[in-house]
Amino acid sequence: MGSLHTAFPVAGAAASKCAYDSHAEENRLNASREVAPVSLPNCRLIKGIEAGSEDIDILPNGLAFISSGLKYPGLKSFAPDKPGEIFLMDLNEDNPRAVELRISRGFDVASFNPHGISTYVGKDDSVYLFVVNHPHQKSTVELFKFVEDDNSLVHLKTIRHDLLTSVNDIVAMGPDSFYATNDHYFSDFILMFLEMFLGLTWSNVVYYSPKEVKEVASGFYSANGINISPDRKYIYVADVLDHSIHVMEKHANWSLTPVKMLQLDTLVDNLSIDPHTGDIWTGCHPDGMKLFHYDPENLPASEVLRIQNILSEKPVVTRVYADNGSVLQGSSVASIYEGKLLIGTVFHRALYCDL
Ligand SMILES: *[C@@H]1O[C@H](CO)[C@@H](O)[C@H](O)[C@H]1NC(C)=O
Ligand SMILES: CC(=O)N[C@H]1CO[C@H](CO)[C@@H](O)[C@@H]1O
Repeated sequence: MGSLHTAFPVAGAAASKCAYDSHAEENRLNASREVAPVSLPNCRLIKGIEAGSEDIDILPNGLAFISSGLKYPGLKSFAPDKPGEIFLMDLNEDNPRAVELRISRGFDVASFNPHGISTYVGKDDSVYLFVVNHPHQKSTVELFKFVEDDNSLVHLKTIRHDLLTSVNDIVAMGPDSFYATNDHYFSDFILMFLEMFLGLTWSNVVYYSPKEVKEVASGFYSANGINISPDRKYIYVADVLDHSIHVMEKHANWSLTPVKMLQLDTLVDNLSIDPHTGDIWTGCHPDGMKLFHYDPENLPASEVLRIQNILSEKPVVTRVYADNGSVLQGSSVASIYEGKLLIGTVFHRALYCDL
């Protein structure tokens, strides 16, 4: 891939389209393309979520966790002074509402700036929530225990490590271990921008456990969403600037080896997996420029893709939803539960659809 071209959409010189297309180069230079709408009949915006729904994770029992309120250099925020929040939705209800989870005392809520999240259900059915946090523009991973009885999160610990430089997303492997993507090598904003502009492939994936921390994959332009196949054999990593999804095999010592890459010609963001079918669902940005240079007259669009049979020779890529921003701006994640679809955004609202 031409590294400068792939860096351009975000640096502001070109736009890309959010659909499977073999004419990648052509589309990357296609500066202002209309997003052909794909509508779904039964959707509604979720009340109470107005400032982002960056990442979503749904438990097998239908409880959905939603992180909201990310503040990130270069990105729009509709609530710049408000700390971030975690919402809970019970997707088994007919008309589910988003409820803000209370965070236990002792945790610095004022600087809470949640990014990627991941859940882990322990042997005794305890639910652990891992949250990537950017307090004061640093990167930490916060570990919480979810207490369903009183809709609260009890803070267990803050994880910091030299290898966790610019964490974007995580996928939990155990009650205190995970894989994390670093979307940049540098954490300083100016260096980060330069890195993106030069198209350096220094972004990586790190395995963390209290006993061992190591880099397990590298060479990404900007590793973003990460998730695991239902059989827990493969790890999927979205490279947002390379417009691709990487499939990696997970080994007993937690190392990862590349299996294949699916080129999508889109800014693929967070990945979510249907636990029954193994399909990958992703929120993506048809136009990176509009996302990074917010203009109320020219809104960032939303698009949701479903990828079936990614390990086969011919994965099937379907545009399930697309909107020019009039309903939903900057979709970053799409999560599925029993025929219900939740679509989250970087800094806008969240959409709930009955498929
Ligand atoms: C966006 O799409 C809606 C409905 O699909 C349409 O009514 C509207 O004119 C479009 N807006 C722009 C700016 O293209
Ligand atoms: C968890 C995760 O991968 N978050 C990404 C979701 O999408 C936004 C929008 O681009 C990214 O900034 C996040 O890093």
